Amino acid sequence: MALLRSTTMSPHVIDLRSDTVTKPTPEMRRAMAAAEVGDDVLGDDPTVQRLEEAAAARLGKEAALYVPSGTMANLVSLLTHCGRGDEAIVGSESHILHHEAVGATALGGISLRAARNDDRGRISGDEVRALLRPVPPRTALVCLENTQNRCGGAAIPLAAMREVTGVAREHGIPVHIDGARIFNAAAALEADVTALAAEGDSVTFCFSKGLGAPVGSVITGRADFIERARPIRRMVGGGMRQAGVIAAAALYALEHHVERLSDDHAHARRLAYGLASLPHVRIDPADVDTNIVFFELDAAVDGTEFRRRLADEGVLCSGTGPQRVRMVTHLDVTSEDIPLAIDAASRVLRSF
Ligand code: TLP
Repeated sequence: MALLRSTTMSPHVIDLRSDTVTKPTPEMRRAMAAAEVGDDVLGDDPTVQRLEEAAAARLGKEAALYVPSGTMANLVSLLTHCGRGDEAIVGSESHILHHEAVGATALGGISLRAARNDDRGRISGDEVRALLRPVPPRTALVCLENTQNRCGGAAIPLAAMREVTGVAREHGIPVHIDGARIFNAAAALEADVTALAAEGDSVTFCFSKGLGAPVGSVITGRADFIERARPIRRMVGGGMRQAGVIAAAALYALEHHVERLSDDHAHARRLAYGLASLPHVRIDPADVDTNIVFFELDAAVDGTEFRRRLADEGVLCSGTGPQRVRMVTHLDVTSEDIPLAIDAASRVLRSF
């Protein structure tokens, strides 16, 4: 791997595969080391309790439940809202549909029905209305995702959310929001996160993405919903014991890493503008709302080979198809990394 900028220990790698790759900061590790812990399955972990209270308050909800992953947060939420044979409406580009191994269907007998996400991640209220079913498989839940990962990390404005949640409410159907990156959405929209969260009966978010904690997500909602979700978390193996060690990192992230998310967004924008000036790349930088940058490579470039050569230059990326590349900025990507990544991409693209 080429040394873009070397430290005494190892070559400098710019890891843009996801914001899930961040390592805990020294301050976060100190908070973890100092965490007061207990057996959380027995309700004894004070740090987990503090985290759950802080997460619920931050989103304007009554209660919260700490879970190991965003996937489990969605799964437990769907299992709590729906019974076997029920149907949940999800976005056609949702994480629930594409990346969660159809857990809700396999484990909960819940059928997933897709409503189209447009290029900017939005779903039409009319389409949702047309998909509702009063008889089995009865529509028991409508799900939204904000930010919308596979649609370029688009931040869905409140009005666009309400177009869908209004239809659900008219029919007495609860709404779940996969808010893995809801703080990114709020920052990009300059909206109050509690206003976005108010659109969901349950709202999840992840500590282990832009917030930079090593593990964990949370489900928030009304106290009675969270009490129903708790035994379901246990059922899927999500009860954790001295989880305060990791909850301390999440609490640190919530207290210190929310306000800085707009730095990641600015880095992503700069990256997008740089990429837009390169050959073989199709991207509209104006579409980059948050920390996720998607671009298309034209047919002259073999996407798999592009990624391999870029990795040789010390820049890692991911994608949702060989020609559709994804780069994600985060806590461990500095301002200086952005021109280095663009230069590396430029060298690689010019080698085709
Ligand atoms: N997303 C990951 C991959 O799985 C694609 C990523 O690198 O972006 N909801 C949303 C919107 C997500 O983007 C993710 C993770 C999850 C849920 C699941 O979180 P984890 O990975 O903690 O289970």
